[in-house]
Amino acid sequence: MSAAASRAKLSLEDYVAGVTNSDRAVLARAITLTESLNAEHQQTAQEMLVRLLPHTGKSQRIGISGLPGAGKSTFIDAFGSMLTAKGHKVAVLAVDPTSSRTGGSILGDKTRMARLSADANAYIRPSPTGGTLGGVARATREAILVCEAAGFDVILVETVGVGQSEITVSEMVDFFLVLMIAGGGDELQGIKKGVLEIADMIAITKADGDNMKRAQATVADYSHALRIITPQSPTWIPPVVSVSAMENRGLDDVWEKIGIHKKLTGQSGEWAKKRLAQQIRWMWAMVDDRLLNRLKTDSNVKALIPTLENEIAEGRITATLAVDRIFKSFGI
Ligand SMILES: Nc1nc2c(ncn2[C@@H]2O[C@H](COP(=O)(O)OP(=O)(O)OP(=O)(O)O)[C@@H](O)[C@H]2O)c(=O)[nH]1
Ligand SMILES: [Mg+2]
Repeated sequence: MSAAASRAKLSLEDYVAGVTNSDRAVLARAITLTESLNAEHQQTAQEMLVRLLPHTGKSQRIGISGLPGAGKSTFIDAFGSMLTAKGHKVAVLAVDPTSSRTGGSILGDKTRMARLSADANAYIRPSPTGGTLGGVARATREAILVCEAAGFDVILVETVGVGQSEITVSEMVDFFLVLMIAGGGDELQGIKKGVLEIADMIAITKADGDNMKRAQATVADYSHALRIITPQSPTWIPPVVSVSAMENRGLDDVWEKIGIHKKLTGQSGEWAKKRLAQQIRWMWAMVDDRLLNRLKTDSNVKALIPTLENEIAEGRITATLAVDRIFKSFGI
């Protein structure tokens, strides 16, 4: 595409042809289109996605989470580069709904992903900005589809290990990898139990130099912690490994284990079942979001809320009665 054409308005045909031909300028614009909240853009985006659907679904979708400083960017740079060297096409997307970090460190630090940023077989896309987690999740799920249609066969979805975003990302991927830094037993007590429940693998990062011993001890601690949690899958016990992105160690092992997970859960039928269940839950989550949004922005409901909140505060009505009146004023 010429520079002039890349600025011109694209037709639905242009989007579909550009994405399926792996044209990076069109790919970027197609994702921007899915992120747009403009009603007309949304309609074109949905028409485009329907046309792209036959080309989607064939990638391995991998979530990568970790607290700030856990080593996500460094890991993704090394891991992604290893995969492109093996012949894969790797897309990196981010889910970061917190405004303070928006445009900030998550995927903003291209210097930490210098190799992958310059790699013709990789595509890095920062988190959509300024939305709710639900909105960011929708845009990211659609970006996954667009990237798949553009021929990317490994999709890495990065997120920070705070709030709800980990759960949200685990709901859109086939495999959820949690990165953790080495720490003593005390730190282990403090980790969120919920994370262990959704992890398909834990990788202790920065296992190099003076940190090597500590990393190995932490692997043992987490393996122990995971043993007392009921696994999500009857066929997969989440392994704990150590990696060094700096020294390129353990990355092959991570990839190999992801492959074994795919093979085993593919054979047992869990892999396909999980994707289907994710689609259905996603549909209902969007119904919830849209309904709640319509309800909260409804002028009748908005006018009624302060009165109801007062009446509840003064003990004059029950919460149940308040809900009845909200729904009545909304017309359902
Ligand atoms: N020794 C060593 N240091 C590492 C390794 N990976 C990352 N680091 C260092 O750890 C620090 C944080 O790494 P990042 O990759 O930026 O971590 P992050 O999880 O992306 O951090 P945020 O983007 O802030 O959430 C940096 O100073 C890295 O150089 C590693 O394998 N070995
Ligand atoms: Mg980072």
